[in-house]
Amino acid sequence: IWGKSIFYYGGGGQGNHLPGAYGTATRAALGSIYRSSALAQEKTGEFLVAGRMVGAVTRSDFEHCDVAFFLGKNPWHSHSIPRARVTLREIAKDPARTLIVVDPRRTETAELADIHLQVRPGTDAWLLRALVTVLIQEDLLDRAFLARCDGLEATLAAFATPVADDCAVCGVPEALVREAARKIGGAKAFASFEDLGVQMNRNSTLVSWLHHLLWLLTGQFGRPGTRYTALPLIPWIYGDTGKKSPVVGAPIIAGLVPCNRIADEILTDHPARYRAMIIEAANPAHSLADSPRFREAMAALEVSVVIDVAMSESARLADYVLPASTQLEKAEASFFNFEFPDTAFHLRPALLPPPPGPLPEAEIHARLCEALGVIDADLVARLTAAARDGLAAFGAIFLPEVAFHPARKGQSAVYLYRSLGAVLPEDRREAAVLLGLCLQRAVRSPDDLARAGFEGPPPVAATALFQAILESPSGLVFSRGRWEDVASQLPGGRFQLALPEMIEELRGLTPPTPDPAFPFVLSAGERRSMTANTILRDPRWRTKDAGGALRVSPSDAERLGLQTGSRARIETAGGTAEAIIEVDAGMSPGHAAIPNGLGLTRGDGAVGVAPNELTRVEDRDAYAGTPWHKYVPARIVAV
Ligand SMILES: Nc1nc2c(c(=O)[nH]1)N[C@H]1C(S)=C(S)[C@@H](COP(=O)(O)OP(=O)(O)OC[C@H]3O[C@@H](n4cnc5c(=O)[nH]c(N)nc54)[C@H](O)[C@@H]3O)O[C@H]1N2
Ligand SMILES: Nc1nc2c(c(=O)[nH]1)N[C@H]1C(S)=C(S)[C@@H](COP(=O)(O)OP(=O)(O)OC[C@H]3O[C@@H](n4cnc5c(=O)[nH]c(N)nc54)[C@H](O)[C@@H]3O)O[C@H]1N2
Ligand SMILES: [Mo]
Repeated sequence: IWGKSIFYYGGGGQGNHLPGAYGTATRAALGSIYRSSALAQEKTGEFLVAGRMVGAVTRSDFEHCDVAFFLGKNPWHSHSIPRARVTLREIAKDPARTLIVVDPRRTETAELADIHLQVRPGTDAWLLRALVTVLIQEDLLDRAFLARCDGLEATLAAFATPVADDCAVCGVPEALVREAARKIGGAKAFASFEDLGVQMNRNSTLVSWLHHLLWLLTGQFGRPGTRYTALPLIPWIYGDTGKKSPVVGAPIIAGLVPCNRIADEILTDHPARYRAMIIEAANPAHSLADSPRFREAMAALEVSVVIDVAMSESARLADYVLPASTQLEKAEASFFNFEFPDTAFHLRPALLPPPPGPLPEAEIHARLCEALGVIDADLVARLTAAARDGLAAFGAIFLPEVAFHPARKGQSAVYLYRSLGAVLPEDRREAAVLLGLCLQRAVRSPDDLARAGFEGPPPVAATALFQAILESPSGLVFSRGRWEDVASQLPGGRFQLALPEMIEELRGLTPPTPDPAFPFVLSAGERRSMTANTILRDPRWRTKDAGGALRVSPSDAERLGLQTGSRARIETAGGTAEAIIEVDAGMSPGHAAIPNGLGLTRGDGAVGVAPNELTRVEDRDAYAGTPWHKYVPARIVAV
């Protein structure tokens, strides 16, 4: 019963997702059920919409599209698609292909674009409504595809606002909007990606719905160059679970409590409040909205544990810090395997021995579970002996006595690591958990594994795949999908266009009214060439944009008497910070931006601004609770 009050945050950062797999064992041992991660401040609105409209989260094949559309996304720096810069350049230089970028800043990606829709910050809903309206008005819909969709009439009826009115709100010339809509409507293969510029902004769930309509109304699904459901090693959990957080009743989407509600779930005398927290491979004291409030929440906990490689902002506030070995000192992997039709997995073996003290997360969770008394040492010994005889002998004990054993299956990861891990090469021990994940993958969708060469009944295919992963230090293709199967793999078979709440929100859209006290819109946390969330802790590693500048447009700089290198103060309803100015010709007037991941605590003083000293928990989406980090009303004053 106490387990419900132990909250788990994180479980994997950039390219290190194995801690999440091992953390499940400790959570199960403790009975901890509530959790969250950064996904609940970026992707949960998209997951909600995707779950209801498609039944799955989809991705796009940019390498083979003829029209590419980036919505609040700057892949030149942030990547997230295969061979990002090469792919962008290829699309840009091919006259038969069109690159469309929606961003208030003329980003490095927008520089390459054929059409840059330089939207006014926070008004993407109006721009997307205009794009969809043009598609409808000019009959650019794919009627054959729409036969597979429900709710078409109700959806079409919701788009009655004059295109010119929406263009006036979003600040993009109507002719350019129409040109973009015609490109999308006429595309042979349309690929699109929405990201933080809209997902951390006003109306974000509505924008995700409108974005889905853009490709569903035009039938851009299930063909090369269009959208697909990826076949990663571990499945995405996406939709609304219907469950609510225990104190404030926030929706739990994809199993995650909205990040902006976590402090509210702690700072209360409600009996169901979270009283303890385990934070692993994440730094919420820096990355969650309203850092002062999160610090207060951590102080109110009865106990907090941080598992990290660095003495992060969160670790400094914790009662216990369990130091983890770094990604060079243990085997690691990413579960973001989203390419299609061929999908790759890469187990990176350890390159260096860890210094004394820090341990891999696998070892940390094994010791936690052992100390909690949930690991049967005799069984571990029997499993280890069997593992020495090979994977078949191992499986004969592991499957009945752990994987399918109601009281032990929660600790599968630890049993695997303690037994199988002990007989694996030392630089690959942490890979042990993958055997269980390969098995689940083989049960879930065997055909694409078979096409990649891993055939046979699930235990056979999974064992072969596990062996191949261990023996491929540069990664391997583990799954080979087929475009003709994409549609049939959808759980519901049909697409739902009309989401009633979204239609209602669309009808009631009212433009944001600027607050004269805060005339700027601050984008609090931009990806730049030398940022990597809070992983780059030493400022000497950042050879570009060393100070983490506050970017403003030339006209605003002139008006405020600022130049590149000037000092300025940013003031928001949430806080105040000082920054160095960079005058950036790509910025729109009235828009300002600071990078993400700066302002870290250091002995020799922080460099740059910690973005969440300036944000507030109440600035969030009405459905998914995702924050408006890209829409922070601000004032900028020369210092
Ligand atoms: N170099 C680098 N790469 C990274 C990361 C990193 O830290 N550094 N982090 C990774 C992570 S965790 C993530 S989630 C991704 C995120 O990747 P992105 O979403 O590409 O990252 P951002 O730069 O935060 O935001 C994208 C764009 O949104 C624009 N934007 C701001 N306001 C608005 C608006 O009102 N409307 C629109 N349409 N756009 C707007 C910004 O100008 C910016 O160009 O990047 C990943 N890749
Ligand atoms: N204002 C604002 N806030 C934001 C954003 C924004 O744009 N603006 N972006 C949001 C987004 S998209 C994201 S993804 C989050 C990111 O924020 P978080 O998810 O909190 O994580 P990171 O900053 O990536 O830090 C990861 C932590 O993992 C540690 N670490 C690195 N390797 C290992 C390892 O092998 N094992 C362990 N145990 N620890 C390791 C690092 O030292 C670091 O402390 O921030 C979010 N917060
Ligand atoms: Mo992220």
